[in-house]
Amino acid sequence: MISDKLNAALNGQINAELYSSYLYVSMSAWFSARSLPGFANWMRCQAQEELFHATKMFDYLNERGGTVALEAIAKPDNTWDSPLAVLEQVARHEAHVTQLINDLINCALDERDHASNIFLQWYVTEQVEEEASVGEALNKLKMIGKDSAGMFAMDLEMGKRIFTPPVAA
Ligand code: OFO
Repeated sequence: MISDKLNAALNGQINAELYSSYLYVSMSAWFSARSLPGFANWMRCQAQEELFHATKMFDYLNERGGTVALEAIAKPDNTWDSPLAVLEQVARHEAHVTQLINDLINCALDERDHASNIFLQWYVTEQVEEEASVGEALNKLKMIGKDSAGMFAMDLEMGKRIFTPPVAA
């Protein structure tokens, strides 16, 4: 059985993951409207990944006999000045989510819930990947600057991303 405090914290994180998905869908729409289908695809995959993060936690909470209580999802931004501004927000957002995961693990440890600590380690690893992947995209975008040929090539590359749910989730 999971403690009330950790149950509430996990529900908070499910909401944060769903918000992340919502934010990335909004970013995908922004890129689609600017004829950058590759970037739009990358954001759509990112959104699917976040939905996976949310449902994985949802399933875990149920499995532990907790109570899933969904809250309203905040309205995501939908205006940015440039592709660089979008990716900078993704980088800031992922750093914030990493902090949320760390706080959640601290809560699990405070509650002496070792199963939850083990479960949450998956998210720690996932955040390392997430921050690295957006960091790489951000660096490339900075190198490209205002070069339209470079932008075209990067859009093609971003279009190759596919979302594959982890097998042993
Ligand atoms: Fe769920 O990792 Fe991004 O936010």
